Amino acid sequence: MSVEKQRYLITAALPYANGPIHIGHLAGCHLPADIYARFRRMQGHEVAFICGTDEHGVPITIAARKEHTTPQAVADKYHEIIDKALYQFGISFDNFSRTTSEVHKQTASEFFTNLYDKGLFIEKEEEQFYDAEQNMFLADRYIMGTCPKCGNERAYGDQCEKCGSTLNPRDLINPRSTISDKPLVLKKTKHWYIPLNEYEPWLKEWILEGHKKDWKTNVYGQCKSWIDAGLQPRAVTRDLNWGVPVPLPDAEGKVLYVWFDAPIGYISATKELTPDWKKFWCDEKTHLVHFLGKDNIVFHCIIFPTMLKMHGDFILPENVPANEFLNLEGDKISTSRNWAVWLHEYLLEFPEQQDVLRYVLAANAPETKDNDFTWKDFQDRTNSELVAILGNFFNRTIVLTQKFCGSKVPKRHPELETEKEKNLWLELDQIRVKIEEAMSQYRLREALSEVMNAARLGNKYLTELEPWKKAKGDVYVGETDFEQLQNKYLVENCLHNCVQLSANLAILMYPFMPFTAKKILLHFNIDKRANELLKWEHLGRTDLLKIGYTIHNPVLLFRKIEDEEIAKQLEKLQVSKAAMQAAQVATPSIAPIKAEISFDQFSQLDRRIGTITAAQKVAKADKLLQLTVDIGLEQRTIVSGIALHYTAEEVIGKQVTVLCNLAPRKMKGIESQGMILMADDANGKPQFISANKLVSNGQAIS
Ligand code: B3M
Ligand code: ZN
Repeated sequence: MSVEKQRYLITAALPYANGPIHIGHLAGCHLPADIYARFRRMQGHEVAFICGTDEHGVPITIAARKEHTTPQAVADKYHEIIDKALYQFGISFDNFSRTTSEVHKQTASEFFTNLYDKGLFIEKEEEQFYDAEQNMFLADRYIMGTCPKCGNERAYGDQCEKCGSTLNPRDLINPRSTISDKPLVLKKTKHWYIPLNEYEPWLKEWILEGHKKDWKTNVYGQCKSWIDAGLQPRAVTRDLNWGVPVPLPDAEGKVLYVWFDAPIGYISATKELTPDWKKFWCDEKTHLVHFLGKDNIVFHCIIFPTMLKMHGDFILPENVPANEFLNLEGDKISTSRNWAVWLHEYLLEFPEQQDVLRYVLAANAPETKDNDFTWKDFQDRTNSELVAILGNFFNRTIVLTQKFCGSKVPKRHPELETEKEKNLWLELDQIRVKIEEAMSQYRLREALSEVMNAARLGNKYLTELEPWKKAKGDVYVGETDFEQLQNKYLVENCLHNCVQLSANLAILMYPFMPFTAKKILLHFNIDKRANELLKWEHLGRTDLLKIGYTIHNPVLLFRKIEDEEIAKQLEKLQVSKAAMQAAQVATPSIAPIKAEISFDQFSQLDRRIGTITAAQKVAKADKLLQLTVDIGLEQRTIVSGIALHYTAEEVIGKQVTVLCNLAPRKMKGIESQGMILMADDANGKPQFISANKLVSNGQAIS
């Protein structure tokens, strides 16, 4: 059963360091990549499993502005959170790096220079949006305007979140800067493009002909539709002050486009891992496999491979087993809308239940289509699969061994074995073959379901042999000594096989549920030998545990998930949903800060608390109410444009803020002697501004 040793370079997409990570990231790429990496390592292959945080790009600079800090500080913060969360979930990277590392900056820079020196870029000057007030060119999310498709006034330069259209900044109506809120001007700027169009014939041959059979249909389909639509040159530089500087003398203020530098991060991270990194990147025999979510397919299948091809020193990916999306309770997972199950929060609520989530996400992985994570399904799979099948078999085995065999691994009596034992191990071997086949085609769900089938085998075997019927207390059933001895041997045989099968299950489940596999080994007191034991080649062995070896008292591998726990999670999501809905209406634009004034100017304003004592509609004016306001010293008549929002009756008695020394002005023939100060709420309705506690009329606001 020896497998020829191969070398694998396995990558998982680098999460942006602008927020924590959620189950969508885990299910979409980090978990499948980990399962695959663990599996290949167990087979004895040489594996480098690479990831890190993607720390450049516009979203991080926007997060930094929002949090009043620097992009580096944002990246530092989230790098740590993400690194920790993935580590806690057992994602076994050989290196988890970051794209702000020195090695990366140098590697990305050299990569660019290599292509530049070969004259492979197109250099183009083009007009792009420029914020004159901020003195900067704006890209993507820094530009906001009206969506040409749906009229949403808050569409971004790259996408309208309301109707989902992909946009170019030039498509927007009335584009303005999200930083200064000013209209934008067009200004010429130079950028470097990779001529994707020139590589179209090669891409057609490499992907459309070369990988029609072995790439997943969803991946192949996306590549095909990109290529069929015709490829355009693509800019790989940006006017931005955050990123890897473009290593050219005339490129002040320009950085590499984040999608140019990020995939090079895989190379940098391998360099950091080993001085011998070239064997992974420059040897045709290495199997390079990229794991990612479907939104990253084009970058990993078309753009990065073209870059690698242009460079020439590196191998190309052998496969890109991208997953589709995982939704949450029927809705798209969204960081900005807080519609997610965050990994760090899950661990607070379900401590030490990493494998349960790993199991549920792998069993329900969006391998071929978008899938839905629901808490109900989480509960069902835990209780009726992990607890009722896998946990149950293990527990029964240990309890019975304790009861009938003094917690010692019982002897085997081959002369009494029947077809049942032979079939048990034969079927386990078939399961092994099915898992190997499924894994080599990246059908991880199917592989996992075979692991469960192995546990089912065990349960079926136990049920058929019914060892509990062959003994009463510590006396074996039987009329004669011979019968009793025979029953003792039958029980020992059965439990011997169950104990060995449990150890085999630890091996089978290790790629998927490494914590539980280790728990089994710990239980058998053989955890110190974990590295030696958890090898694929040991599958099928019936001597993994030595006869006579003492095993610990029973423990539960999994616990039931109660209804209340699920209700609590659903409630938490409801809170997010309510906040989300409130935020959706709360989109009135916030006016920019006005020009600075002096303290003198400020103190000239006379604002006081007053109370509306009378109110009436102004004739022939829909919007106006005539108010009488008691400002402590006197009663003032003030005309206010709030009649569309308030009736006269409603406002009488309201305490308000009045600007008292505004020059009087006539409205519809009535002299208005001041102004009521108001602020719009989320629905655009003006709200009175009053003190928290009742304050006497006439009190000045300072
Ligand atoms: N950071 C996009 C993402 O997190 C991007 C992946 C980079 S992989 C080189 O979805
Ligand atoms: Zn739109």
